[in-house]
Amino acid sequence: MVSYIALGSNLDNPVQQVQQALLSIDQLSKTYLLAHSSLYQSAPMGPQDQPPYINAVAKIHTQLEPLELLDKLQAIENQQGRVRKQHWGARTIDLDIVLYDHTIMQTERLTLPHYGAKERDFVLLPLAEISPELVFPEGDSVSQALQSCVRYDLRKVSQ
Ligand code: A4P
Ligand code: MG
Repeated sequence: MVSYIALGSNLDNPVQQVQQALLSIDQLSKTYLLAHSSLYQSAPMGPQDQPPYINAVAKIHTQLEPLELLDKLQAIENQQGRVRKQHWGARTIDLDIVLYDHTIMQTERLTLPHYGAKERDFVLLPLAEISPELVFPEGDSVSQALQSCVRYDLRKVSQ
């Protein structure tokens, strides 16, 4: 299955955190990194007394089931020293499953597509960079969503 992962970091050298997470994702069993977007700096959504974020999106091919993939991504978050304190607060790395094939699901642990993806330019712009023709399972396109999403002052920082 093809899946898209949103990466976000705003602590302990965020560019390096995102690059390390991309490497770790590529090294997951049954999983290949097909592409990743440029890295973007963005203004924080949520509490404003936190540093800017670095965001990116990865496109993977995986034979892991959605919940297995979530487990592995949370293990990578833990390896990189993620400590869960404040909701929407600062973090070394956040790995969200934006899409998993065309799966729509809502369980306690996993909501697909990710509930906030379509409202955030720091997810949609990197997504559009790697898959401009992408259509969400509900039928709306990434380019349509980009026109109406909230903007967080995105700046490209590296390829
Ligand atoms: N969960 C449910 N669905 C999913 C999914 N599709 N992918 C559950 C990943 N996890 C999913 O997440 C809480 C729980 O969501 C997980 O245990 C999982 O079972 P978390 O990562 O522990 O907590 P969180 O990330 O603080 O909460 P949340 O609501 O996921 O926050 P967001 O929406 O990820 O926002 N500003 C900028 N500029 N850039 C950012 O990347 N990120 C956040 C976090 C805040 N502000 C930001 C950014
Ligand atoms: Mg998260």
